[in-house]
Amino acid sequence: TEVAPGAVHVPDWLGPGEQRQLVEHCRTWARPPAGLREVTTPGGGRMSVRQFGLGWHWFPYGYARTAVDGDGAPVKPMPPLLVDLARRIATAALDEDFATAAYDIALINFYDADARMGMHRDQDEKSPDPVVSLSLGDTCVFRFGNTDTRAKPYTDVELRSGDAFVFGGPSRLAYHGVPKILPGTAPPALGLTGRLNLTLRVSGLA
Ligand code: MD3
Ligand code: FE
Repeated sequence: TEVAPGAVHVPDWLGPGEQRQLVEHCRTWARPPAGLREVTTPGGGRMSVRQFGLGWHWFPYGYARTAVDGDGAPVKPMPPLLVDLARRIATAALDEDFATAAYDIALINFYDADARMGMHRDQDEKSPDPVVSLSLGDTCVFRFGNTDTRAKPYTDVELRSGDAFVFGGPSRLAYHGVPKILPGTAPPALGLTGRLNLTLRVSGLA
């Protein structure tokens, strides 16, 4: 479903078995060193979403190879399985071949029932290649805005466990956020309380 030019929602991309495997991988990757951490903004606020990176570590507002605002450890490598997933999903969703695109970042966000993400643009990457998002666990309300302002107009879409979403072309720099988690909506078989979101990206960095 195209929400806007270049913004494509693909419900149920991952089957139940693939979702379980990916959650299991995330539990492993989230452990120290350079594991799941709280993110502090330059103004001294704390994001309610907890995060870690594979390939690169994101901090407000840049990328590093070490967990500069965490334990300082080198980040774990970008797993080939996530490179492959990103290339396949981007190619399936958009009218362009991303089979050899250089996906080298996975940012993995964890939302508990009260976590939210304010409206923002992702512009720390130097590459225009699409961002691929995968949702696991609780359903969220995802808010897709416009390129000019963080205010209306926007479109709210529910993202469920197993859904993919691709943001390329004219949507790559659109404002977006997560105003709400719907607690208790995760598939029981996942054994996950809360929501995991993987965003797969091309840094364009060396
Ligand atoms: C639209 N994450 O990590 S994923 C983020 O669900 C982020 O955790 C949200 O926004 C989450 O930066 C939303 C969907 C998403 C990701 C990247 C985008 C939408 C995007 C980049 C450009 C436009
Ligand atoms: Fe974002």
